[in-house]
Amino acid sequence: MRKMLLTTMTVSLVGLWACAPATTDAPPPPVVSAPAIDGPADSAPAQKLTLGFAQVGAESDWRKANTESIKAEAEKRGHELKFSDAQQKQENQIKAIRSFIAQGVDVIAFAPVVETGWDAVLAEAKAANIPVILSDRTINTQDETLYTAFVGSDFREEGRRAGKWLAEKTNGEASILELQGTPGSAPANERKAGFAEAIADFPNMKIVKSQTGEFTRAMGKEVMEAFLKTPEGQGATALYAHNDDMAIGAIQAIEAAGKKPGQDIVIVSVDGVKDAFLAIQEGKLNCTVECNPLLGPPIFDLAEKLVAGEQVPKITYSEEGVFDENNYADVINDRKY
Ligand code: GYE
Repeated sequence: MRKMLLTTMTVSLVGLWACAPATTDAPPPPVVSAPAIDGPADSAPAQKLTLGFAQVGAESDWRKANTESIKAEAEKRGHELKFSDAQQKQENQIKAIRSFIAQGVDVIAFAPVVETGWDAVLAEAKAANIPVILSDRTINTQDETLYTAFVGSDFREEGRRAGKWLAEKTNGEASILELQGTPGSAPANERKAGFAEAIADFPNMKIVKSQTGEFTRAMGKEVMEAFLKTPEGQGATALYAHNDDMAIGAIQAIEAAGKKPGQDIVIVSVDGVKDAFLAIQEGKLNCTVECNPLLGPPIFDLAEKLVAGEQVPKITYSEEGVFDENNYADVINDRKY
C-alpha cells in the first residue's frame, strides 16, 4: 500500500479533525472529489449505524487512547459499536472480522496488526458489500479495492522526523540503538524506513543494534537491558524507539545501568503520549514525534458518509507535531492521554 500512498488518488490532510485546512504542501488535488472530513456535519443527523471494530490490543498508552476515542465517539453519536480486542494476534482479528460479516454490520473498521495476509477476509467483506475502513495501520495488498478508506498517520514521515531531529541534536554524529515495534506492522516497517532515510546523509550516524520491543514498556526495558550488556550498547550515544512506551521502559533500564537517560543517551521516540511529555519535563526523554490516536471522530465521519452512500477520500492523514524541551510545555497540560 505504501507505493499507492505516494501515487494515489485521494489524499486529504486533515488538521486535528475538527477544523481541517489543507496544508500548503499538500499533495496534488484528489482525483475523486471528496470533501475533507471536518467533523459532524451541520446537516441532518446521521442515520444510526453499527460498526464492527477489530482492535490490535492494549499494548501501549497510544492504543488505550485510540480505543477510548473510538468508544467515546460511538457513544456520543449514538451508534452501535461491536468492539473486539485481538491481543496482538492477526488470527483473532480475522475471526472478529468474519463474525462482523456474519452479523451483518454496516461498516467494518480495523487496525491491522501486521501489513500482510488480509486479502481473503477482506474479499469476504467485499462480497458481503460491507465497506472496510483501515484505522491507523495500513496493509500490503495488490488489490486496493479490498478496503474503502484509510485513516491514520504517515508513519514513514514520523520516522523521517525522528531521524532529522536526532541529526540536528547530535550534529550528525551518533551510535544509535533502535527499539522496533511489532514485527511486520506498518508503523514498525515505516518508522524504521523513514528514520534510515533521514540519517542516510550523515555518515557518522549509525544504528549499532536494532531489535523489536513489541511496542510495550516491559519489552522495551528488557531489550534495552540486554543491549546495555553488549559493547555496542555500552558505547551507544542515542536511542530511537518506535514508540514512547518502549522508550519509557528503556529509560528504566538505562537508569538501572547507572547512566543518565536524556544526557548520556539522547532519546527520541514516537507517539506523544502524556508520559512522554512528563519524561521530557524530567529531562529523561529528549523528543517525541507525535502520532495522533484520536481517530474516533474521523472513523465515524467516514462510516456515516459510507452508510449515506456518499463518496469518501481513500486516504486521510492526521496532522502532527514534534515535541522536545523547547515546545513540550505548550501542550503538556492539555494532553489527556
Ligand atoms: O505508535 C504504538 C501502538 O499503530 C500507530 O501502535 C500505532 C502504534 C503506536 O502500539 O504505540
